[in-house]
Order: sequence, then C-alpha cells, then structure tokens
Amino acid sequence: MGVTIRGAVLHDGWLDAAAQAAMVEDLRGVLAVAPLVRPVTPSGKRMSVGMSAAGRFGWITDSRGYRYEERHPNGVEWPPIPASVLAVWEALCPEARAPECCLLNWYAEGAKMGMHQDRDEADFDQPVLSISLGDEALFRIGNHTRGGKTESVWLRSGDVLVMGGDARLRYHGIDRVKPGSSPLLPNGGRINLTLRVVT
Ligand code: MD6
Ligand code: FE
Repeated sequence: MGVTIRGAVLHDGWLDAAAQAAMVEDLRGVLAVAPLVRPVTPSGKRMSVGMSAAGRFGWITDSRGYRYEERHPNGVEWPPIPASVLAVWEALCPEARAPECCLLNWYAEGAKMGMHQDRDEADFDQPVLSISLGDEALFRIGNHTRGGKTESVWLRSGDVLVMGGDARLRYHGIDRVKPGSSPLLPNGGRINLTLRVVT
C-alpha cells in the first residue's frame, strides 16, 4: 500500500521506533568499517552530504566522475548490508533482485541534495528503495527531464519510499532538513539509506 507521489510509493511509518534504533546501531557498525566521506563532484564542488555504503558496491564521485566501486576510497571492501536493512527490501520489493548497494547519506545541519536522477545502475527495471532515519527532510520529485512542475513531501524517521516503474528515473532531491525534528539521533541530523541493484 502506501501513498503515491508521482509514482513513488511512500510507506510512512514503516519502521517503528525500536526498529529504527536497532537499524541505527547496525549502521554504526557499517560506519566503523567504512567511514563517511564528503565526496567532490566532477565539477569540483564538495557535496554537503556525507556518504558511505554497504554491500558489494558503493557509489562514489570524484574528479573522474560518478560510478560504483567495490571498495571504499580508503581501500577496504564495503561491509555487508545489515539484515535489518535487507528485510525492508524483501518486504516491499519481493519481486526485485537482491540489492547490491546500500548507499548511506548523512545530512548534518544545513546539508541538502540537488535534483538528480539515479541512473548509474544497469537495470532500470529494478526499483530503488529509500529509508529515512532521524530529522525530517523535504523531498522533491519532478519529471523525467530536468525542470517542470514538482511535488514535495516531508520524509520522516521510519518512512520508506520506493521508486520503481515510472518513478524510477524521475528527478528528485532533498531541499532541506528540519533540525531537532526527531529524537532518534542524539546529536540530530538525518540518515538516508538507498538500496539499489547495480548490475
Ligand atoms: C534522500 N534520496 O532521501 C535522497 N534516490 O536523502 C534519494 O536520492 C533517492 O529517496 C532514489 C530513490 C529514492 C530516494
Ligand atoms: Fe536519488
């Protein structure tokens, strides 16, 4: 079920507070192995979001471009995707192949993400599933090309958004995060996980 916004399906409150807290603990384990980095885009701008990943692949950007890599920039293999995270994919995307990347985006105060398409994957028939943890974020979704009318929705801690089918290649981004809007993370901020099939 869930609420549909431009073909993306929002399962609001999918994870309860206990499940969110357990997932955050699992993610602390991921970050201990694969620490956050603030990547620089090919245009030379440092992103405001910190990134890490779990699974076979992590998504990387640097002066050479955007791509998936099998190792963290520091040389370690990405840690496995936690079972707590895989369970959400299995529940909401049962027809899909197994995810090969769980990208972790960290939004400290003031961080945002410009409008983009997720198109570095090989098979656009496979959905992307996003999990929000911590402070609320204003998510904007638009069209299959840049520009035009858009719609926005606040993503709250525990919400899960699935972008498949017609929504898979829509432009989307995060305009802002509301500080202090969730008690989940002791020092505030927001974590977004996106699960992807890469190959
Ligand atoms: C975010 N999310 O929520 C950014 N991508 O912080 C995304 O970029 C995203 O929510 C693909 C599918 C769902 C998403
Ligand atoms: Fe995205």
